[in-house]
Amino acid sequence: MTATLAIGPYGRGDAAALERAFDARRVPSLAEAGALDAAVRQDIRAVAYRAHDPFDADAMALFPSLGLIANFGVGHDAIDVGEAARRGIRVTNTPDVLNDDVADLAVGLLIAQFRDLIRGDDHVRDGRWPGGSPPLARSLTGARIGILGLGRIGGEIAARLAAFKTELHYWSRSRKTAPPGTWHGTPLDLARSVEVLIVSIVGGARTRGMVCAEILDALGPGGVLVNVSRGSAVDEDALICRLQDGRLAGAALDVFRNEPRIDPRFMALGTTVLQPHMGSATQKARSAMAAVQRDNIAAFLDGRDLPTPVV
Ligand code: 8YV
Repeated sequence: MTATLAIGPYGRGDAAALERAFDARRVPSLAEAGALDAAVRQDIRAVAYRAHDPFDADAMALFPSLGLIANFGVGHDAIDVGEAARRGIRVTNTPDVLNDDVADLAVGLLIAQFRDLIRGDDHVRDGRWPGGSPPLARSLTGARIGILGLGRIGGEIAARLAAFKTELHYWSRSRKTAPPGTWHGTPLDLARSVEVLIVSIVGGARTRGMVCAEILDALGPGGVLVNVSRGSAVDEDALICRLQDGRLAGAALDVFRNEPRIDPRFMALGTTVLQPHMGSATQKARSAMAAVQRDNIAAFLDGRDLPTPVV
């Protein structure tokens, strides 16, 4: 009898580790989990979840004995945590071990946008250099940067940007005791005070569309948006329109509303740097995340305290 089901595109190493540790069964997606025999689903007590499809009441109902959803990732917005709590299902995530790598990517994206690194690379490869250099770019030093959400990842982004001699501002629900910069009481106040807005808030219903048209307008024609959080936090239609007509200077985005099939209008924008959700995509972070996920499953199956519980 297999008590653990791994759902999602696990790499060979992580899949083997789940099989070794828990004799886990594996399916590529929730849809395929639904197609398993009822007797197999009946025995599943823990799910190792590595996907972004909604794990909602219907999905939970597929597994009558389910006691744990161990998410692969810090963001657990795909899982209906309230519904899980009602059903007595615990949820865990993989915090902290990815903070540094996500923060590095945020800063890398910002530099790539400011210094036009992608177009510079194209310029060299296309053989255009002998004909002249690309246009001058924008200096990061001294830039006024706002961090929307100063949690664990936001704090790491701030620490890195301090070394770039930027002027830091932030919004978070509570004012920090040792802030890296100026606190603003609302996201709109923050956007009015900066030229770059870096989104590092949690995803989910609470932050859906938080970066709205009004906030993008407050950033203005010189403004740049960086998002390493969730696509759902940004009004993408408002963003695309403003990038198309120059009401916003640019964007550097690792996350999108309909990943991986993103809005095709993004492809035609020359002032954006786009990444396929790579924040935590380093060998170090991903293997640490997988280990935290397994630790949670092991603790649950052994009846011990969960190392990183959400509920
Ligand atoms: C993903 C992430 O989980 O941690 C998060 O919240 O978004 C990522 O690390 C990753 O895409 C694996 O699915």
